[in-house]
Amino acid sequence: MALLPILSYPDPRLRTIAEPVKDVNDEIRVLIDDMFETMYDAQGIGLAATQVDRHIQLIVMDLSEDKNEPMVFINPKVTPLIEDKKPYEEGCLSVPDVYDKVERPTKVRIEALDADGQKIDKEVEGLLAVCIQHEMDHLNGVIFVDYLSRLKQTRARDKVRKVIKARGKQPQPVKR
Ligand code: K1U
Ligand code: ZN
Repeated sequence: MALLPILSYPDPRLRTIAEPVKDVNDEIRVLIDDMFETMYDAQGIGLAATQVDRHIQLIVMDLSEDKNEPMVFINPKVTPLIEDKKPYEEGCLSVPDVYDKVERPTKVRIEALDADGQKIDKEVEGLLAVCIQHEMDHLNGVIFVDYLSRLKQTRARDKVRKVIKARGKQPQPVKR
């Protein structure tokens, strides 16, 4: 398995529209494993292939406390089931240390394929509904800060720049 670099806002590659996966094969399953390793390492609950510069319709997620309930969504289609929207405090591994409320429909239907190419069709609420909509946005080149004011977007850019600079100053592991 491998840790993949995560693109940071405002990298223009985050605006790429993802293509459908044609064949759920071993190459895709290797990418899925690498995305899980990357997501767990970054302490995220979700990751879209766009964020690791792979522009295909693939999302991984694990909302469990013990990080032992991995979910994979390939070629996902997400349909809101109710008009009612509620705000939820979101974060994003591509916008480190920035959190803000976004309003989204609270109940959605997810149709997708899993890592074995089997069909998924389920109605979800709560954090899973929030997270799948956030990840779907990534596949469509949308980032959660796009829903915020211009001022907050500018602050988010500045914050990300500072976080990345600070990370660069951290001691790096010695390569042997
Ligand atoms: O897409 C991503 O960058 C992953 C993102 C998913 C997400 C979290 C919260 C609301 C919507 C979408 C994260 O995992 S951000 C990481 C994080 O700090 C976090 C983890 C658990 C709950 C809330 C935030
Ligand atoms: Zn995100």
